[in-house]
Amino acid sequence: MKEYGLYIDGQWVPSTSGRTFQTRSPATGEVLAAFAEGDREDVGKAVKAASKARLKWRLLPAPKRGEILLKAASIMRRRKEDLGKLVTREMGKVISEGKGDVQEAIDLLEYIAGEGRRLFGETTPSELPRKFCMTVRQPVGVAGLITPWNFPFAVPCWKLGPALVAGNTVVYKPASLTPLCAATLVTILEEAGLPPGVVNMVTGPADPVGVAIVEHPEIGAVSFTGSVASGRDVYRRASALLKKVGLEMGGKNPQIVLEDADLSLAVEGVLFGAFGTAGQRCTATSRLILHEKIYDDMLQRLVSRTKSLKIGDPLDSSIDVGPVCSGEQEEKILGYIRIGKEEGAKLVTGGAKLEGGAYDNGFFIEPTIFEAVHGMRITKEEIFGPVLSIIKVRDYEEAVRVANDVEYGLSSSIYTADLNLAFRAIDELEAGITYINAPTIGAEVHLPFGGVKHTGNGAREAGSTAIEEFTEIKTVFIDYSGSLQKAQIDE
Ligand code: UN1
Repeated sequence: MKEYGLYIDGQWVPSTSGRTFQTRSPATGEVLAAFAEGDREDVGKAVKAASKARLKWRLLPAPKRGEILLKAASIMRRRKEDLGKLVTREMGKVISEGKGDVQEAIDLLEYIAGEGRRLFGETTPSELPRKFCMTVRQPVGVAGLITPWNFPFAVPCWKLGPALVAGNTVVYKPASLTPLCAATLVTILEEAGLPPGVVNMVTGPADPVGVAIVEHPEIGAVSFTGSVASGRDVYRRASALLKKVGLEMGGKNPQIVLEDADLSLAVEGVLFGAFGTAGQRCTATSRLILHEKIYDDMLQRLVSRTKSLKIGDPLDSSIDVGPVCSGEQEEKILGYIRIGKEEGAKLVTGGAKLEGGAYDNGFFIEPTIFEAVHGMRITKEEIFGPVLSIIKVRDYEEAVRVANDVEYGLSSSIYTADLNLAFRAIDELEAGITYINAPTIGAEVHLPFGGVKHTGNGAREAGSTAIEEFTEIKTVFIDYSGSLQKAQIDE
């Protein structure tokens, strides 16, 4: 079995403790590789390497930094098939989505490589003669990146791409369920020509590795994607040290279907939104809010389509839904299914762990639908699994009220043919993303991504905003008058 060390200063090295851990396929239980388990001391070494590499990396012109990212994207393009399989083997999403994860990483790197030729600042006239004003963007320094397991290629690239193109060096902690994807990504960056020390990877548990990253005084910016509970902890620790923090956390994303909607389109949308990636996207549809007039029709169509979904080996391209990512996730999801039943929600399909034959080697849960009442825990808390709650409403106003009455605000969707209501929904849905006549998942990388309320802290990844988390703006005044000019005082 292949064993990976920590990646520090361009070298694969064992952890200080010598301890290791393994990663397994959630579909088959097969052990895929072993990894060094880092601790606080290892993070210290990684930060030291990142600090040492800072000046040289920062002095490399930004377009050249972009070229390295572009090269990495082209390596990934060439190896997309294999990398997609790797994502599927380690994380468990179906193969079309495994390749989609890799494609999203490629898209992001290609998009952000161009940022090396932009990194725009502003120029503006001065209030004084012969004086010039502008802003320039500068890297923060060393960035700490903490990433989840559900998009093991795409989400790390959302963070690595902008951090690197802006001239930061990085200490990266991937999720412990998908370190093989992370190690592969690092080797691709190395092959693309990234100099030693620019990206350093420390695998290991959130505590101590994540905590040490967040608390290290030489790390100036922390970017985190994960649960609200962990994000709150990151924020608390990092704010005490006055760091720049980007947080991207949970969702309880609604799809509203009004009475005039194209119902076949709405059914296909919710199937993809709720059960794609087995519901393990922060943008997954977990609430279907239906107008009472089309409720029965939608429910019937949806249940029959859901029952036809094939669950099994995610490497088999005829399969619709793969396993959930770990035993712990499985427990949590089955726990919510129990809660739904106890709360009196009506289970209309699914609800069970699949057992027997090959299912016994993995973590397979049936796509599950509840008829629920708004206010039940299953309608308010993030489940992160293939569990959908359907809620009946009287009209558009009630639909929006229900949609907004949760602590999250990441993605949202409305199906309607009424242009006025579609535009009102854009105004009124409390979410960072609103889709019209499309599911809640599938954001494109050249647009900002992030949420409101407890989903985040205002940071937006990807798109033109991607570099905000990783740059400081410097304001520059150049006086070429040859005399002392005094702003606000000279007449
Ligand atoms: C996430 O689940 O953390 O829009 C990111 C989407 C994906 C990104 C999801 N492109 O569903």
